[in-house]
Amino acid sequence: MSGNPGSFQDWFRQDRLPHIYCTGCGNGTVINCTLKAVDSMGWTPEDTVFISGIGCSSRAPGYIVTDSLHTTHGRAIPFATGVKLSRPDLHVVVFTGDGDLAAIGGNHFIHACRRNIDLTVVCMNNYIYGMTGGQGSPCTPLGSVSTTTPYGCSEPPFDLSELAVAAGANHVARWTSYHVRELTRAVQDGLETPGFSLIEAVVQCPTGYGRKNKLREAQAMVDWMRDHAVLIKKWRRMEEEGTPLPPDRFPVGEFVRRSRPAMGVPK
Ligand SMILES: Cc1ncc(C[n+]2csc(CCOP(=O)(O)OP(=O)(O)O)c2C)c(N)n1
Ligand code: SF4
Repeated sequence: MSGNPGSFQDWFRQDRLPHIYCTGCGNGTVINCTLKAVDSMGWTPEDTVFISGIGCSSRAPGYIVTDSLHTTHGRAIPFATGVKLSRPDLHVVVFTGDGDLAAIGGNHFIHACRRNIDLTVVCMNNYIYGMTGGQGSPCTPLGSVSTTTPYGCSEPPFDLSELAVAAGANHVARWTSYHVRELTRAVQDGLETPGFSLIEAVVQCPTGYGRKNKLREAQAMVDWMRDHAVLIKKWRRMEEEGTPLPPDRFPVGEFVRRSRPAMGVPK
């Protein structure tokens, strides 16, 4: 691996293409951003491991040249913890989805943040279970339609980034598949920060989410993300001023970067 920014394509297993993703899926953008960040660290396939659970998002490691573990649904973080604690010299990156991370894997997620294990977790949050046909997840927004919420979701969603901050992660950022440069930079910040890092990437799933929520075309959802994302500094200012926060908007940017004691950091 060259270590030169821009050579991230060397990390792909060309023999595994074509990939399974639907036309217009946002996952590919997040994978590209992540590989670009990894490559810019000067890391090599020999010292980098990708780990995932099950889902469309979790298929990512199968397309990458490094050793990887494509595990069971919700269990990416326990596997990653095992790898990191037994081989702190390896760089461990997790690809996951909002269902994988916050539903079946929710307990592992909060405790990995609490322990502050030296992992970088990239969550592709498409607001639903994509792979199994668009069921609601813990991140489905209020009022959104999914196959299990046909009249609109009536439960409040988890805010994954705020959850990770509250649970103790050293680095947390949220961007979207529209914000390619910011997302790449955020992943790099996560890779550089010792301890647990969550990068939440909101992505379009035109097949499972978009067509049920009047965002049928991939571009419509990308435009929606661009128009509804609010920079975190502005969001915090509005909170401080007591300005009502628009319910259909969401904050993006760096939520936290700190240096709590961490586990699995190479000595
Ligand atoms: C133990 C277990 N329960 C349920 C499933 C079925 N299943 C496969 S993927 C998935 C949800 C995937 O959603 P998410 O993690 O958000 O990823 P996406 O496909 O949206 O990227 C489920 C419920 C499974 N494979 N294993
Ligand atoms: S179902 Fe959604 S998340 Fe899965 S590949 Fe298709 S567009 Fe992407």
